[in-house]
Amino acid sequence: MENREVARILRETASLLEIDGAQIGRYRSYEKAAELVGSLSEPITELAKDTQRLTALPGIGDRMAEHIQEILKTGDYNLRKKLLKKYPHTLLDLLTLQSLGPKKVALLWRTFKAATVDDVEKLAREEKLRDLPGFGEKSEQNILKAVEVFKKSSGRFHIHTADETAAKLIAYIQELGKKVEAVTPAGSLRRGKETIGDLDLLVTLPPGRDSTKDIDAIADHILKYPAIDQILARGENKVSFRLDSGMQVDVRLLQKESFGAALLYFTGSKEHNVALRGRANKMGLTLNEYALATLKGERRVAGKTEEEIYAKLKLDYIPPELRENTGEIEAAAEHRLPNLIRRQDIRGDLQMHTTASDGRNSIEEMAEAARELGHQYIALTDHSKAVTVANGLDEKRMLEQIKKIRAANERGLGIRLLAGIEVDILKDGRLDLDDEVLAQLDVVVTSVHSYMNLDSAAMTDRLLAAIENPYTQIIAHPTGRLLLRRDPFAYDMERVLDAARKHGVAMECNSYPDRLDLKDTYLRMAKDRGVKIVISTDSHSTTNLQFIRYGVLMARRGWLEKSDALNTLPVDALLGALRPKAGWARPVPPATVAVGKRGGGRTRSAAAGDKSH
Ligand code: DGT
Ligand code: CA
Ligand code: CA
Ligand code: ZN
Repeated sequence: MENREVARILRETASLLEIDGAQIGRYRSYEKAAELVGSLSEPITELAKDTQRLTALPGIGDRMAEHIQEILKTGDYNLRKKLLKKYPHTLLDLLTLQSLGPKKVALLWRTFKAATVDDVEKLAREEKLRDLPGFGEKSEQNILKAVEVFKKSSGRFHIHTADETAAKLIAYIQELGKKVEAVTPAGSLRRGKETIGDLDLLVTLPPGRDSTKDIDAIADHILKYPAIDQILARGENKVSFRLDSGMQVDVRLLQKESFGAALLYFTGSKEHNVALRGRANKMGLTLNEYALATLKGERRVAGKTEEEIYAKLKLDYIPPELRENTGEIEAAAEHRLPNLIRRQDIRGDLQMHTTASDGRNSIEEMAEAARELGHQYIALTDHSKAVTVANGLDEKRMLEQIKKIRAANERGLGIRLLAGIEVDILKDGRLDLDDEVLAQLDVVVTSVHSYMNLDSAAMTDRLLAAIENPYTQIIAHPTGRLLLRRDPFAYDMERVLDAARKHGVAMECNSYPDRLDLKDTYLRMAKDRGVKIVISTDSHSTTNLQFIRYGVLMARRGWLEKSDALNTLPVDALLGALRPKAGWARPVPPATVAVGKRGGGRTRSAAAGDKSH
């Protein structure tokens, strides 16, 4: 079992216990265990072989260790099963609605026997929720919004989930050894789309081992994959099934000769394919999943590789991330496709959290993991005080944290550590820490974590104010969306990007798989306006640092080149390219207090001095 599955069972148990009215200590212990298991880098199956190692984890006592072992042994958990006899399974869906926690779900169940998203939607529409304790007209509206997001997203998966599922399935299929030539992911996963509907895999057969009998044997093996919940179809060259996680998989079995044509076809997007077929037809050719051929199909022109098909269509090779029919075919015809940014171009990561706020690892642990990933520098950017749930830093703790970061940097960890902050943009656009403190930092990342439902005009003003603040260098997760869970903030992106360009503020491409924010189309919009991008992970543990590749994928989908992202630069060039500290001068204090204790001038020169070494 995967850590994530164990974590899910623990989390669901916690929620069901809370619905059931259990004591807070009881369900919290399951929640904490779920969080912990979800963030472990080592497989829990390994760790749990030794009970003492399990109980050595923070917050895991003897009882919880037994529970975890039961889950690993039986694939489920007895208490969860018992609770699900008492409450319908669909209550767990209700819990995924952004505005409903277990307490409210329990109340809806007790009062109306509301068990499904549809039940709750109906009650909200009929205005029956507003009079319940803890609800109001506003919560009815929020619930309706959340229902909409739920309906749009159900059946889709975050990209890292699809990626990991694909990797395991591919490894399993490859157990067949020489009977298969290659297993290649296609579809939206290959294009790097932000969420994935179903998984498309291509299995190529080696020449001479592609008889019907060979194909049958491969299909038999695939359909014995242990995580299959239900087989949906078995055709001559295709099998489809649904996994226990609910994810659907389409596997195509094909001849090596057609690999390029099939890969092109099943990578999509559909819109890109339609446009390519149109182009082929105009050239007197026909393109399908088997080959590019002359119109009547009498002669194959290409099919073995994608490269040769694009070449025969008189197009430069189009990377999968661009295949959305948004101008890439025209650009390929005119040899003006971008030279897309690559993972290895990234030299550092400018957003991550440590134990100082809500991260799981220390400064040193983050530094070491980042160095192992090949980064040359990182910025440690804990939360500021407004984010109380994340134990955000006030001025005093921030200054201590700066000292700690500088001291760790002095010790020489083989990676440059930059003192940073993810400072909150307050409701009115002000930043959540004093200028004196912000002036001492190397990197100031700003972001919104509260009052997310402001109307578009107010939210636009709020972001414009933050951008005009001379300390803001990077806006993190600019639209605040949580994929499959929460819609982006409403605001005027064009005005915000224009202001960012004017003030030299960079926008973040947040790589965390449930954010991916800015999204591809906004990244492209930013690039077109000359706004620089910083690709960061927003890591809350060392294991999150590798998410950088999803940010890079999103950046590629946004047509970004190496020069569009600031963290492709060496550290000194990066610091020089961020909004300059020279421009950070605050109004000079009146002469009478110019040399006073708060001496803004002094702080400023100290900060400038900092940058020069
Ligand atoms: P998804 O699964 O919703 O995340 O998105 P895709 O792009 O993976 O879509 P999917 O799985 O339905 O199909 C995979 C690719 O196969 C798709 O990108 C293009 C190709 N394809 C599938 N069905 C059709 C079709 O009816 N017509 C054309 N032209 N292409 C198709
Ligand atoms: Ca798909
Ligand atoms: Ca599919
Ligand atoms: Zn944040």
